[in-house]
Amino acid sequence: MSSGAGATETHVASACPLDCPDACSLDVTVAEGRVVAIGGSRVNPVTHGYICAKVREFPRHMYGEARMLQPGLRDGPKGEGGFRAVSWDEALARVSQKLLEIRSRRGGEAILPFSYGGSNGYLSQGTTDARLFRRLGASRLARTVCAAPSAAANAALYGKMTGIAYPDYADARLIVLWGVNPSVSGIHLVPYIQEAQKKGARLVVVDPRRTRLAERADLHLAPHPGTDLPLALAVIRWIFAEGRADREFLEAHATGAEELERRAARWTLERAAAETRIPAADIESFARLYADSSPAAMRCGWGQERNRNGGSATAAILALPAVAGKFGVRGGGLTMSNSSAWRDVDGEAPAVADEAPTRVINMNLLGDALAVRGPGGIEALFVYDCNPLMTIPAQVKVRAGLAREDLFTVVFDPVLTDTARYADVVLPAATFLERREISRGYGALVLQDARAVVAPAGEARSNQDVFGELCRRTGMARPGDPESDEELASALLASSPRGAALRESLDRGEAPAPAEGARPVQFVDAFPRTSDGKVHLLPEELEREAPGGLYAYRPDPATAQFPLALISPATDRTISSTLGELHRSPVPLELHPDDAAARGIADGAPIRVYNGLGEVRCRARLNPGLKGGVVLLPKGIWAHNTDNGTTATALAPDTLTDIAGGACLNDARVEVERAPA
Ligand SMILES: Nc1nc2c(c(=O)[nH]1)N[C@H]1C(S)=C(S)[C@@H](COP(=O)(O)OP(=O)(O)OC[C@H]3O[C@@H](n4cnc5c(=O)[nH]c(N)nc54)[C@H](O)[C@@H]3O)O[C@H]1N2
Ligand SMILES: Nc1nc2c(c(=O)[nH]1)N[C@H]1C(S)=C(S)[C@@H](COP(=O)(O)OP(=O)(O)OC[C@H]3O[C@@H](n4cnc5c(=O)[nH]c(N)nc54)[C@H](O)[C@@H]3O)O[C@H]1N2
Ligand SMILES: [Mo]
Repeated sequence: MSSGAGATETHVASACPLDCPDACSLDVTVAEGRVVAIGGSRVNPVTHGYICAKVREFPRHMYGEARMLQPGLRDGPKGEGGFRAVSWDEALARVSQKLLEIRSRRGGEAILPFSYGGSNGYLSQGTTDARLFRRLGASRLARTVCAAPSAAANAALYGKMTGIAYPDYADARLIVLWGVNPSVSGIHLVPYIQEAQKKGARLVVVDPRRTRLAERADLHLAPHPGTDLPLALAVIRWIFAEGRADREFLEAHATGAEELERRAARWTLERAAAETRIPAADIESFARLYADSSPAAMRCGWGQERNRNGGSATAAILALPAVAGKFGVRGGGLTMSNSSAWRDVDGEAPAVADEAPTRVINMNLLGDALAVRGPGGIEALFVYDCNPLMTIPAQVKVRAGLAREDLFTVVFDPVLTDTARYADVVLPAATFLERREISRGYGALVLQDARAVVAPAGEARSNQDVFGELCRRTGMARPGDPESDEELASALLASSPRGAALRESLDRGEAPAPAEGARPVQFVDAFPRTSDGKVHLLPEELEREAPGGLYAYRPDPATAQFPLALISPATDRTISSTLGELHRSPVPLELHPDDAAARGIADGAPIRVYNGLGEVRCRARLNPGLKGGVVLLPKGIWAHNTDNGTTATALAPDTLTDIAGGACLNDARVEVERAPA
């Protein structure tokens, strides 16, 4: 920590633990005890000295107007965000007394902890927080808003086999980007794609809109949202039918191939073309290119999972490299999430596994959960690492729940979010630069240990610290619980057989690689971690769970009244809603010029986009790069970005994906009309 050195600047190493695959290593400039600039360092080899546009702005987040500097108790109506500053002692006394009171009156399950993407770190979540809520007997949260169906598919087919490392994309002859937009959501993959292209590699992008990389692709397949399943099955069918399947590989290393072939058989190119709205010839070109190319790398993202077919679609996409025999060479195979490359460092280790099970509430159904009053309902909601009013489907219902006078809500966050405006108690959280964090990438294969760079702004405190104190105040602490950062770090590393070596490497300021190495080759260094070590192309657990069985397609939910498909992808400024307080300009609804013309809507016109769930008022922006019939409002925006304070989640249904109870954010079907200016 630097202080008292006048205006002298010092550089301090850190690492970004925010929800992103890349896990940038950081070079933080500090002057007079404050962070003044943030850049990338080369400790994480893929970071290569640069970072995303979002985190470059982090000093404005730390020291901006929205930063919460003191705990507060609500002073005024819910939703207005008026708070009276109080001491930590008073705030935590109030919180612990309310939690205990509700628990003794209604039982622990009347308490719902609610957390998601604030941090990918090992110290700040799943530690003292888990201990507090498990021991209170609180309801458990199924953390499903993102990556639930894709993780379930990846687990069932491959046991989450570690994926291709970013640098190995440079060796591929074909790169397929499926439902992923690394230009904004994993920027350090992009230079390796460019390097491969320079060496003559082909690029295929599967995305309903022309992203920056789609513009540079050899083939851009633009499926209607939610139709990746027929697309992938048609490619699988073609590969089998043309005798291009790697029968030898399937025989030796896979199960379920025959049944997959049988289920794909109905998806002729023509049928898939009708459903996906992609020309049959393009689907065939892709299938042929994929069969012909080696090494062929598949980067599968999350765009394809956020709809009713998301689990089956992801499973079918992940099946492709097995069917076509793309493993066993550097630059060949697939990357989904690499988080379980670190399975030997168990972040969920604290002694909470033995607590009695309690009911599980799917976070995507928060609105419904809050609608139940009295016995069986939720009476205390503790939000941290999350901004549910902006990020969870069925926003109108969520808002109604948060507005309940009889709901006791705590929001623990560095800034006053839209959700925090509904809190009874707000607690100011330290940002990752103001506390210690150990974190891993889920794209980049690194583990990093970052000490606090500066002291927290105002009275902000870290998650681990505050939940540790709440454990003590509620009587949930037990002797021997690891509590301090050092105790938590030691407990974490002790959970790994490589703990001592990892500790030494981290202490030297390095970013060690997982057990399989920094650049594992699939089926050479990294293998499926299924029960028998094989690829399960028709895993029983998914077959049981998916309605109608795995790979059963459910048609588009559009109606005559609501014919347009609304997607809400990431932009380079907003992915999750973190830092959204810094972007105050109005956000437009993007639509294809033909769809706009059909409705008499001009570029920049005020519009209303609506369905049976809600409406958003904003301006129109014509985007010819969007597929016709598809409209777009980015994810992660805040109430201040639209004219009426609602966002895309107000139009997103709280229906669930076929597998794992994921969010169907892109199943929103809407109509758009001109609105009075
Ligand atoms: N710097 C930074 N990076 C981040 C994050 C961050 O906050 N900051 N957040 C991270 C998080 S939480 C996530 S989940 C990832 C998301 O990373 P991505 O998956 O890359 O992001 P999305 O924008 O959700 O979806 C990717 C693409 O899918 C397309 N898409 C939408 N619907 C469909 C469909 O039905 N089929 C297909 N094939 N494509 C579709 C969208 O147009 C979009 O271009 O990014 C992570 N990366
Ligand atoms: N319409 C639509 N909505 C979407 C999506 C979509 O595709 N469409 N995608 C979704 C996706 S991919 C995701 S991952 C979710 C993300 O949704 P959320 O999990 O709600 O993520 P954020 O909006 O970033 O909220 C994280 C909050 O944690 C806070 N925070 C950061 N660090 C700390 C910390 O150390 N301690 C505490 N206590 N708080 C901290 C941040 O300030 C921020 O307010 O949104 C989903 N929402
Ligand atoms: Mo996400």
